[in-house]
Amino acid sequence: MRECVRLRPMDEAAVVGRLMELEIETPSWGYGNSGTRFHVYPWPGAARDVYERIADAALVHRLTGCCPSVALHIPWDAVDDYGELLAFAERQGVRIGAINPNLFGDDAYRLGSLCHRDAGVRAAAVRHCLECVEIAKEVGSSIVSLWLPDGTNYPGQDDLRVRHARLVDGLEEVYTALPPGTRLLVEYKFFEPAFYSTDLPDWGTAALVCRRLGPQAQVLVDTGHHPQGTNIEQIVALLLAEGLLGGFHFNNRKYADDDLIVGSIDPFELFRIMREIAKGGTDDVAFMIDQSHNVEGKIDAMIQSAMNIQTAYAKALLVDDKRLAEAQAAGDVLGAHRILLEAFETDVRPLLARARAEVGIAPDPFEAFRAGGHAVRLSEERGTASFESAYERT
Ligand code: RM4
Ligand code: MN
Ligand code: MN
Repeated sequence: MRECVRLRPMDEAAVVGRLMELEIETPSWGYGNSGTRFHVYPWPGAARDVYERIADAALVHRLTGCCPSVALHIPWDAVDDYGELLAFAERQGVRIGAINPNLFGDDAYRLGSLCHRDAGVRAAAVRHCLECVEIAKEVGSSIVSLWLPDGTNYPGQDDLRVRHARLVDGLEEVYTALPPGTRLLVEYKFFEPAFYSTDLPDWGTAALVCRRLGPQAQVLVDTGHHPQGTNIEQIVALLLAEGLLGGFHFNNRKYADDDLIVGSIDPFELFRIMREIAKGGTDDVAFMIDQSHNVEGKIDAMIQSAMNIQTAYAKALLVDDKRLAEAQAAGDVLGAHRILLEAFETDVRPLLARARAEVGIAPDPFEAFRAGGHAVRLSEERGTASFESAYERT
């Protein structure tokens, strides 16, 4: 009879050390009011401009110790003086991270941006991306993160191959303008806002485009942008193997691009993704959150998201690779599977508390936010609806 598997003694110090090395970027757009296409419910104290969004990101970093940078969306976060914005961020204690061009918020983009039939619209889209490359330089960011809303709604609406050629032409212009050390991250999504075809529907298309462009172009995996049932961790594994994984937009989904708190619906999927990361190393992978909080608070949602990523990562680091390799080599299908489950089922809260104590923060940053009175202070300072009423209205 096969011997019962035993949990290996945890190599706690090693896990604690690696845990706080994982830096998670939060998005400016996650701190303001947002909603579905039905309504936007204002949240008391939600950030109203880019300075308040950066301040909220900095608060998240102070409480979690793992969110040292904030992504910006241009023109939502556009300012006249980026030097001043950078100085403000530095005073707050955060860096400015990925610069995200916006190629969907203009009437001219009704039928697309970089893939539009009209050369004038395509040129405007390229100009906007180039402006974002310049902004990245000014704020000391090394990432321009591009999501393309282009696509078609009806078969026959446009020529799919010609659209692809336009896309590559436009991106080549942007790529050429990248300074050394700056990366262009190419995000894909198989639907929305177009519903028949999108011009960057999947990781394979994004990877092909990045290969055409060169080594400074890499794929961005938004965890909410796949058909149901897609094996995201396999995509992550392959992109890592090919040197093409640029980064993530973490969030969780149940049905579509739901942008729910990362790990809230399927923590096991998050664990499986972080397992690939734990094996492959975190160097050069940008871990970013891309969420919008419609009915919940903004800051505590972001903290919970960062904590969920850390939880999944801690469990992933606990996988006993030696025993797993032995089980795999022996063809022990379920033995190998159970070794993953052992790690997933481990209560890592004590480990996380220890890692947080080592950098001088509270064991539960979410509770620290709630107990710290931040929500009430922000709603008073920003003079928006009273905090109590947000709960009373439910
Ligand atoms: C998309 C995608 C992009 C984000 C836009 C607003 O679904 O996730 O990253 O910039 O939404
Ligand atoms: Mn995204
Ligand atoms: Mn999305």
